[in-house]
Amino acid sequence: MAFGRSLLLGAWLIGIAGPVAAVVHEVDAAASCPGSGTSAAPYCTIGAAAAVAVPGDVVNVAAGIYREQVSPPASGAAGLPITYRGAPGARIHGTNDLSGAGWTLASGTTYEIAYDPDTNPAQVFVDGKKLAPSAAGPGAVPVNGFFYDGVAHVLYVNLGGDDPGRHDVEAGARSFGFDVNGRSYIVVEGFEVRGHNTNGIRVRSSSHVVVRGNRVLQAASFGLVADGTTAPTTTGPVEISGNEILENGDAGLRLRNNVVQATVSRNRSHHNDNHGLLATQTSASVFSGNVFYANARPGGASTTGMHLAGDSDGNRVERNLAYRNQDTGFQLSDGADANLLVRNVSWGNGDHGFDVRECDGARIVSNTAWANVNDGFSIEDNVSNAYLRNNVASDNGLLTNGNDLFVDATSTAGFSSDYDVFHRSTAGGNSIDYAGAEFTAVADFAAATGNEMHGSSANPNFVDPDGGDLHPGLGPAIDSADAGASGFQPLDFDGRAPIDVSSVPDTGAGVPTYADRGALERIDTAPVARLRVTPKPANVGQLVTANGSASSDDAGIVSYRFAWGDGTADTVQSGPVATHVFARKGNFKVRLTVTDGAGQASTVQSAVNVKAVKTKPVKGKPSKVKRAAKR
Ligand SMILES: [Ca+2]
Ligand SMILES: [Ca+2]
Ligand SMILES: [Ca+2]
Repeated sequence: MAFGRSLLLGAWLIGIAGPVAAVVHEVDAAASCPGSGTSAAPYCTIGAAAAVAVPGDVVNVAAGIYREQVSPPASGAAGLPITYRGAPGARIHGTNDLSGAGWTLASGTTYEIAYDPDTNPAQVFVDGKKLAPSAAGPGAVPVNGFFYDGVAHVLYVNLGGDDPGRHDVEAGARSFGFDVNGRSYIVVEGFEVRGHNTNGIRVRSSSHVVVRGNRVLQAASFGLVADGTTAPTTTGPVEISGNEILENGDAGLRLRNNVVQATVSRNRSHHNDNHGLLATQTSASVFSGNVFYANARPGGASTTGMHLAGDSDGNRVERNLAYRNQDTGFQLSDGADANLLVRNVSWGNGDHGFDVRECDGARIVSNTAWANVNDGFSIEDNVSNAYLRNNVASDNGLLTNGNDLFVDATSTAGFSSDYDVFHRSTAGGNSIDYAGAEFTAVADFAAATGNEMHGSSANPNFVDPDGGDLHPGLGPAIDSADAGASGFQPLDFDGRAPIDVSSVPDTGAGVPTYADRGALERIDTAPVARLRVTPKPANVGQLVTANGSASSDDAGIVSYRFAWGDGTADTVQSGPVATHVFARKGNFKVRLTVTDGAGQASTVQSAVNVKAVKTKPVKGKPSKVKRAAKR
């Protein structure tokens, strides 16, 4: 009994003492091994620190090259993650350096070296360039190719004559940079992770893991993976944010096998050999603020910016940008149901801007598609209940007989669209193809189908599309969106709130009635101040009028500030006209500052010469000025 009580007391004491102070374990590749993790004697490997890190600890990794796979052996705890933090220049390489001696001529121009890494090399880089893998055996390695004998553990490289040892040779050696498997409360941030045989960073069957601010490149397969393995195992919630993911051999970002509640935000995924992002069986997740561009599979034709497939349901895809990808910018397919795409921008992609296939209940709201090679918005292959509102599509499919909106005959069940802009700047071709019926004008489509009763075919007048600026100019997109649309998001792609352009009638629906169509709200431009002061010159004691009514602003001026230049208080008011009496002579600079509702200001000034009143002295009668002074 007494023993039990002391245990309880002990636990209580620990409780009031709070958590033990977090330990920072220092790691430096240049330190003497093994080290002890202090600043004076850092560990020489990340793994040595990982082996001792407990919840709340930080593994602080100095700049340098680390040729090891980090598989965190312990989890953190709620509020006490174990953080792996790379300093700028902290690089985890998936390859080993095979330059220097050790290579011998095998046959012809093919050289060989004994090589037995942790996992068989999937890639070999010579002077930074990838060699072609060959399965043809040591006697038939093509020039600029390699063959690996996984039984004899020999690597063969053919550079067409040169000894590889005289070049910079990096050969695949490890599967992952970070393999977070079955862990929780882990943070991985700030690393460059390069050249792995499988993935740069993999998070598998884990939860409360944060992967942020890393650069993940040249993995043989996917760059960065969240993998739930199979149900009922789940990965999530996880955060994947602010990473740059490039030049990987498959999709840059890959979520699969029962991932839930992932937050994938502000990543840049580009120049990968497959999709910028591919998600299957990924649900209730948010994808926001990501950029996907220039993803293309050599010899392929189906590499998208971002693709939700394979029963990825109930996700929110918001404020992402996809451009110049080999295939479609944003794609839903294969039973990816009840997803919302809102405020995304897709331009210059090799197929559609947005492609919705084989799914139910897609909401496509306030997106912008411009100059995609095929259709702007394509709804095809047994889609049901597609819902489009507030989108802007312009000049898609001009050279391919494509359309701004394409709906095939299998996808009209429950289809609904309104408040969209479908525009073509060239004659010929059709803006809309609906179940085989073609329409040049949105009004004709509306008359035929009842959709787009508030739609428009007019030019959205993008500010500078060739320069990548797809903000709407004055035209059909301004103050005309349905803010009551399901899934509508008032903050636009840039995070700006709608403004009411005073010169444009508000024809939108919901609240407010002045949101704009498309992913981008019209930018609130700065006001222009204009000022006229009368009379000029003026006399001391005379009423002077400062008129700012020629000032202008796109959304309206909310404040006029008049500074008189004579030391008296400024006049601040909501109206454009103010008056003043100068009590002394002089040259005064009257300044008008106008401010709009966004706090943007503009100032103009006007000089006014105020003269003393010359009066003839009249005997027995004080001058008007003197009379005024006596009152
Ligand atoms: Ca507006
Ligand atoms: Ca308006
Ligand atoms: Ca303005």
